[in-house]
Amino acid sequence: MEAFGRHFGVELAPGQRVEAIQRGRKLTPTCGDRVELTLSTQGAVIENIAPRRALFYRASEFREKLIAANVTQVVMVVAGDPPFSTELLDRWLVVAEANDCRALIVHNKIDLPGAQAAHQALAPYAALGYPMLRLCAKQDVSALRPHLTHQHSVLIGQSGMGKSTLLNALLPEAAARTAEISSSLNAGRHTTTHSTLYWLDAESWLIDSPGMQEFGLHHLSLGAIEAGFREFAALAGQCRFRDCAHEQEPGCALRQAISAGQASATRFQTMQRCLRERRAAKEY
Ligand SMILES: Nc1nc2c(ncn2[C@@H]2O[C@H](COP(=O)(O)OP(=O)(O)O)[C@@H](O)[C@H]2O)c(=O)[nH]1
Ligand SMILES: [Mg+2]
Ligand SMILES: [Zn+2]
Repeated sequence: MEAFGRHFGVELAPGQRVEAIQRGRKLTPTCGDRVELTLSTQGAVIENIAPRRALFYRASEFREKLIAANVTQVVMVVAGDPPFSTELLDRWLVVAEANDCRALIVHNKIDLPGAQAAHQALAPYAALGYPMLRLCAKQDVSALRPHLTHQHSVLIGQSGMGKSTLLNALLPEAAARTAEISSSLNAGRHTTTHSTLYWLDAESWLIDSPGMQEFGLHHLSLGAIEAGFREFAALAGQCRFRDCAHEQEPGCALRQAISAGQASATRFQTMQRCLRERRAAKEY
């Protein structure tokens, strides 16, 4: 199932799609959902959403933005030219961890000079055990293929990182279809404004998501945010105070690890920002 604003494309069988609307406003169907439909001469209506295995989304204090449901893997596309944001990467990783999804980091544009700096910025993630793939989407994306089989993936990346190039190389037929949908929706540009699901084989699919500059974690608890930073979650039990906020408290095991150069200070700063942002909200 995929969403275009208030209209949804629902696949009944391979290649057989209908356009549907939702019953009432309570349901929030999103791309990757399995839904119950009623079909009539008036059109198709989504009546229910099957329980979700995972829900990949972001949330500010005021608004939730669903991205993909039932995913098993988050594929994160980063590159050195222009430099990617480690802050966004950290936030995607938190949501991947919270959903128990595999996180695959694709370092694209390794043919460009910025690749060296990006490689260094990515070293802490490799050290944490996140699978990582270095490629040049313009030349060859075949290395990505095996990572996508038997997975339900969501593809995410800042704009300009080469997500469309990657997708077009992976699915040439889909490229044509994207162009078709964009023109029929009068989008004007080839910017992805909604999530789209592509089948890769009978068991594997990939959802292309819109590029995003912000990625709020207001839907996650403080504990889930902390758990989303693997290296710090492992240390948090060693802080002197059980409810240590990892700010100015004495005996903070995380701050000690940073001072000793044992963990990434950049990752720690992102975690602090995420936690502060979350604490500043009214409820948690
Ligand atoms: N040199 C180089 N350029 C690339 C590569 N992948 C994508 N690009 C270029 O980067 C620009 C942005 O790519 P695009 O796929 O539109 O990025 P998106 O915004 O993430 O969808 C385009 O000009 C691409 O041709 C790559 O591996 N190497
Ligand atoms: Mg694009
Ligand atoms: Zn602490």
